[in-house]
Formats: sequence, C-alpha cells, structure tokens
Amino acid sequence: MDKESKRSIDIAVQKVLKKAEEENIKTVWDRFEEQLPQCGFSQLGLCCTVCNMGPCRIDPFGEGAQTGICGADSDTIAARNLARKVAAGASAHSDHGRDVAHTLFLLAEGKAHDYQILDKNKLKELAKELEINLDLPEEKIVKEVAWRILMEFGKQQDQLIFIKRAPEKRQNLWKKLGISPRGVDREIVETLHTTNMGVDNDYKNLIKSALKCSLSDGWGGSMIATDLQDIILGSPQPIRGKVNLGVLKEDFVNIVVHGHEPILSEMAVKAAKDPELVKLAKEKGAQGINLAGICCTANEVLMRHGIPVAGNFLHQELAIITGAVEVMMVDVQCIMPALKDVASCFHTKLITTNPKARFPGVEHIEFEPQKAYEVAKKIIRLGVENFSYRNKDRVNIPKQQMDLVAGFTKEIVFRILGGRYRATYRPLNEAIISGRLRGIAGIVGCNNPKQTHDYFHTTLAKELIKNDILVLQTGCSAIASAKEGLLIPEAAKEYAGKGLQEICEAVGIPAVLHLGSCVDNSRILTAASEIIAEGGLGEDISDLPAAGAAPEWMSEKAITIGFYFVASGVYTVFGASPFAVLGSKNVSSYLTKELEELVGARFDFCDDPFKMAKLMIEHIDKKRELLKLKPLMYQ
Ligand code: BF8
Ligand code: SF4
Repeated sequence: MDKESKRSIDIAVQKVLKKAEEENIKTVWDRFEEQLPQCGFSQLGLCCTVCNMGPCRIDPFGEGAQTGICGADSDTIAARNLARKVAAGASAHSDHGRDVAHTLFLLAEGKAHDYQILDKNKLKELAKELEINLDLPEEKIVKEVAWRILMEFGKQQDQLIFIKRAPEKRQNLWKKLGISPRGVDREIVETLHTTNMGVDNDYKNLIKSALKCSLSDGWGGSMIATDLQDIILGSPQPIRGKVNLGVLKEDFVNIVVHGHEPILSEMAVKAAKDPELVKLAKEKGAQGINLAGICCTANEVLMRHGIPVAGNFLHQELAIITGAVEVMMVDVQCIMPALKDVASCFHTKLITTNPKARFPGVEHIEFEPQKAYEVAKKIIRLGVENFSYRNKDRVNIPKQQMDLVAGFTKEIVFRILGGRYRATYRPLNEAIISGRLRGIAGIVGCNNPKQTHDYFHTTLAKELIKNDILVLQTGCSAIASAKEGLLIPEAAKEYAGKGLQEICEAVGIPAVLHLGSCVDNSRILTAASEIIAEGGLGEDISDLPAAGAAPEWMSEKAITIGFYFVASGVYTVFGASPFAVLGSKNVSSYLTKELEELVGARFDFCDDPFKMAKLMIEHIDKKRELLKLKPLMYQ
C-alpha cells in the first residue's frame, strides 16, 4: 500500500497529496509524522499543567511520582483534564448559538436587514414553547423569543428551557443526580472553576460536572444554534448536492467557505449569485462564481441550498493545493493555522471574518450581522478579482465528485415517514418494534490523521446499515459517507440489509441520513425524544435500541457531544484514540462501566470499525431484548 492510500481512502485526497509532495508542500499528515512519537504522558492523561508549580507528570509504571507537586493523583489529573475539554467544547458550540441568538435579536430590532424569518412555523412553535403570547405582532414575538433565548446563556437557576424536550424520566434522573443544567455559561464556568488547582479532587464529581456542562451544550447551546438557524435561514428540506474536491471548477472563480457559523456563509451564497459580481467574473475570463464549502459551514449551506461540499476536515489544505481556489473565507472552529502557509504557496487569499479568530498577517474583513450582505459581497469581489492571478499551469483539480441527498431534520423524518397529512414517528417505531429495523445509530465527528481518513466512518456506516440499522450522521462524518456514495437513496440497495432496504425504498430515503452540522447533533436528541413520546419503545432514551459513535474524532467538541449523548442515555463508542484517561484505571473504568448505573449509558473505546459495529449491534440487540421486541425479520 502506498503512502497516500494509507493516509486516506479518498482517491481525490490521494491525488492531491501526490501533488503536494511533488511541490514540497507540507500537509497535516506530514506534520503529524513530525510529531511522532507523541507524548505518552499526555496520551494517558497523566500530565498536568493546571498550575505553575507544575507541569507535573505521573509515572504510569508505578515507579516514579504517583502524585503531582500539590498531591493530585492520576484520577484527579485525568478527570480534570477531561472535564476542561468538555467545557471547551461546550463553549464553542454555545458561543456559536449565542451569536445566532444575537443575530435574531438584531433582526427583531430592525438592525439586521439582510435577514428575515424564513421558518415562521418554527418560530411559532418555539414561541409557544416559551409561552409567549402568539397574538402579539411578529416583530414583538421575534424580539421576545430572541431575548428569552439570550437569557438562557446567563441563567443562574432552575433549568434550561429545552430540558423539557427530553423524556420525563430522563429529566427526573438529571434532577436526581443534580446534573440538570441551569444556564449555559454557568455550567461552563463552574466546570472550569472546579478544575482549578485545589478545588475538586473527586474524579466522580469532576465527571459529573462535565456531564452537566455537556448537557448545557446538547440541550442548550447547540439546540439553540440549530433552532434559531432554522428560524432565520429556513429549515432544511431534502436536497440533492455534490461532494468532493471535484466540485471545484477549473473555469470558474472558486470561493470556499470554511468554519461553522452559517450566518455569514448564507450571505456568501447570495452574493455569489449577485449579477454585478457574476458579470465581473465573466469580464475576468471566468464562466461564473462557484461556491463550495468545507467542514460544518459546508453542511449548513448544503442542507439549505444544495451548495457543493469540497470536503471534510482533512480536505481544507487540499482544496487550496488544487491551485484553483481564489478565496477561502473562514469564521470559527476547525480552521488549521497551517492554511496561511499553504495559501501562501498559491494565489489563494485566506480571509478571516470573525473577531474571535484571526491569523497574523492574514487579511481580516470583519463580519457584522448589521452589514452582512455588504461584507459577503466584498469578500466574493476579492475572489473574483483574484481570478486573474491564478496560475493555470498549477491547477490540478481531481475529477472525483459524488451525488448525495441531505437535508434531513427531525421534522422531515417525521413528515416523510408519516405522510403529508399525518406527520408521525409511528411508522419508524413500528418498524423497530416489528423487527424490520434493528435500531438506530448516530455516527458523528471529525477526521484525524492518526487514522486512514474516512475509512472508519464509512466502514462503520456500511456495517451498520448492512445489519438493518438506520444511520444518522452529522459533521465531517456525514461528508465522509457522502463521498463514499452512501447518501444516495439507491445505495440502500447495494449496502443495506433487507429490512432497512424495504423502508428506504418505500419512502425514498437513503439508508444513511445527513442531519447537518455538529450543532445539529441536537436534532438527534430531539428525534430520540419524539420516538420515546410516540410510544412502544420504552420510557427513556436509554431504553432505545440506539447507539452513537465518533470513529475519527479530534476536536474537544466531539468529546462534549459524546458526553451529552451518554448523559442523555445513548451508549457511545469513540475511535481514533481513547480520551486521554487510560493512565487512571478508576476514571477509565468509571467512563466505560460504572457510568451506566448512573445515567443508563456509557462510553466504549475501540480502534477497529468492524469491532465498533459489533459493539453497537450487541448493545442494540440487548436493548431490543429488554424491550421484548419481536425477533428481527431478516437477520
Ligand atoms: O463541528 S466534525 S472536524 S467541522 S469538530 Fe470540526 Fe469535527 Fe468536522 Fe464541524 Ni464538528
Ligand atoms: Fe502539578 Fe498540582 Fe499544579 Fe497540576 S495542579 S501542575 S498536579 S501542582
């Protein structure tokens, strides 16, 4: 096997990596190799830098120091490091949610003219949930909704409003355990506080704090981001699209949006069609303007507009190395600092837009919701003008691209399954109860150069659908399956088990459903709650024949997602490498065993996609047995 195929299963990636090597351009894979061997103490969670008496390290062989200078042992150090990561992940998703809420507020005040309320139904539903008088004029309702939601971040007591969306049994459990989140910011701050030097030294209590903090993301910040984005930008509908580096076009101005917050990229979608800019592009010798996305911003504009996806996390440098990208505009999260150097090897302009995420020496055009369209237009214009500087001899776009269908939300699944006039989860529940469908799995998260890119996501997805398990995906994981062709309805025939195939054929859906970006993992939580409410599959999310996985994770956000999945009752398997806790036997065993007694779900760590599938299937079968469901129809 050559070096490139060890790095990625994606032929387009392999081709661009060859080009990178020829041109002596370093990528994430080269830098990963430079780091080897990675620090063993950190991998085991046994290194602490919390205070300035340290850094301290615990000897994993039991011969050297068994505590840090302050006396903290391996349990405290491992749990504390992990809890900090959960808080960091929650802060990222939640700050994203806050920015969307702020945009909604500006919109209500008439200060964000470029936006409108595109899903009025969802606005009404939310207003009803918040007990706002629906007879008020729309602007008042919008303002009230935005204000109440903004208050969720700084709330000091009671619990987050969306906690009520969870099954009652789960809500009671959270209350009993003291992990029902009060305010989004409060839980993040509290977790950071307890992980200071000399505060919480009880690993179980630290994990509890992390669970509570993660719930403030899943049922708070992320859910807010999803709901308000749907209200402002419109709820996604099933939509066709294309994916992989082949979506970049040789004769077009290529603009790539990368990052997470769709509030700006949405305007880029509009500006790329602006007649004035299209005309200018033609004057510069291009056929037009081609917009494509990377990472979760890609998922957002794909779900709502069918904008092509240039790739997932590990594609970001490669898109530039094709030599065909005029502008890569970025906002926040998952943007490699290396982009600056890679872009400097080409004519590509890297443009930062968010005051929270700047790169030294990189052009910054600050985005404000008050002048959203103007900013987007300015950036696209830069791209168009940059087209003349493209060196045609260095352009090499791989041909690979794949069709896909995305745009599945909990509401859509509801409608598709139940029919236009009787939207309901009944048919889905019946399919599980009758044994046609074995269960449901969520596969989420990133890519990681530690593993062969996309291999784990796609192999796991194929194994699960083969076993009649409906797969829900988000984030870079969904993009991996899309590239592999799993997101087209016809793929069900080739890969899915008979029962799942029958369902997919009857309703015309793929066996792998793309639910959106990483904040849209909150859609999985609400869908799971609706399934419970529909009846026949237990009283709590932990009763469901369902499981989660993050096979190629790298971001702290993925840990937070895992934590709120588990805290919500979903058994979740992580690939890549385990959380850095193996140096503490107690913390590892708490996460992978005892947690089940506490919250009805636990973590597993596994670095083989087939074994991972086996673990998830065994879990699903165990839950089927406990629910006394009918035997599987076809397995
Ligand atoms: O939020 S899956 S690499 S892009 S962190 Fe980042 Fe991971 Fe991709 Fe989306 Ni999610
Ligand atoms: Fe060392 Fe304790 Fe300070 Fe951590 S908190 S660096 S273990 S002294």
